[in-house]
Amino acid sequence: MDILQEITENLQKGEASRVAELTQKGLDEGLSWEVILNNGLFKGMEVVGGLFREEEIFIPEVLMAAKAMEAGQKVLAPQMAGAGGGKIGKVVLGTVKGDIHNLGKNLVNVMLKGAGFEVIDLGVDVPAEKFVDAATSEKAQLVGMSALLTFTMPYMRTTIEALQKAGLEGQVKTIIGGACVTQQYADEIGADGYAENAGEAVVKVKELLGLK
Ligand code: B1M
Repeated sequence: MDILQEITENLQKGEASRVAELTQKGLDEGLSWEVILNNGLFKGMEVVGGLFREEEIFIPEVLMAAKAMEAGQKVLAPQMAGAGGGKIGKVVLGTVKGDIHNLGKNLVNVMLKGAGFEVIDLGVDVPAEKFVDAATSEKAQLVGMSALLTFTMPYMRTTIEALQKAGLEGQVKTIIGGACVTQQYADEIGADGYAENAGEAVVKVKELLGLK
């Protein structure tokens, strides 16, 4: 069986250590991290998302698949981070309050670090005040928010309003992303930017900070 297919199938079964092994094997055989991520790991997670929606699998299986995805991501992280390392800016990142999805946010973290940013990752279920406090104390130039649930998306607006209330508007840019988020939604809530995926997030952050 094709190695990418094997990654996809093992991810669906939640076989974390096998996914990590296969991911390493793919790299050793010369596949790029982009191909493994997009055509192996993401593909498996897409299938899992579909089965979850159809109620053919449930949270325990999804969690196991997420752990397998994380195991693969960990193997890819050094490649994704590339040769970056200099500090070209500081970003505060988190998944908004009420939401514990973190795989996409973690990818954004790795890619930003790889591009040379310092990233303060606040984790998941992050209240607005925590974003504000971190942006202030760390003197960050940008706050990045992730949300995957239609009912946690509005909390991105809450966070942007809290940043404005704290007098950070203009000083601290904001970018949002996550499966349910769109450019239209970003415009609606006054976010400075939106990115569809982690790669685009790097491009957008650089653009917003005038680093292009
Ligand atoms: Co959840 N879940 N989940 N889930 N889950 C979704 C999102 C859902 C679409 C599944 C479905 O119904 N098909 C659905 C949301 C429906 C909706 O609101 N529209 C859903 C639901 C309903 C739920 C629960 C409510 C289920 C329940 O309890 N009944 C519950 C909520 C828990 C909570 O957060 N309060 C829940 C729980 C879970 C698990 C814990 C089991 C697990 C998360 C584990 C984890 O993250 N560690 C989980 C998972 C894994 C999923 C699916 C299957 C996969 C999400 C994922 O990780 N994708 C998901 C279905 C789907 O999205 N197709 C689903 C891979 C990841 C790399 O992609 O995060 O989209 P993603 O990130 C992308 C882009 O969006 C972008 O870049 C990444 C790609 O490069 N991006 C950004 C993300 N953040 C960004 C930030 C940026 C820029 C780009 O700038 C800052």
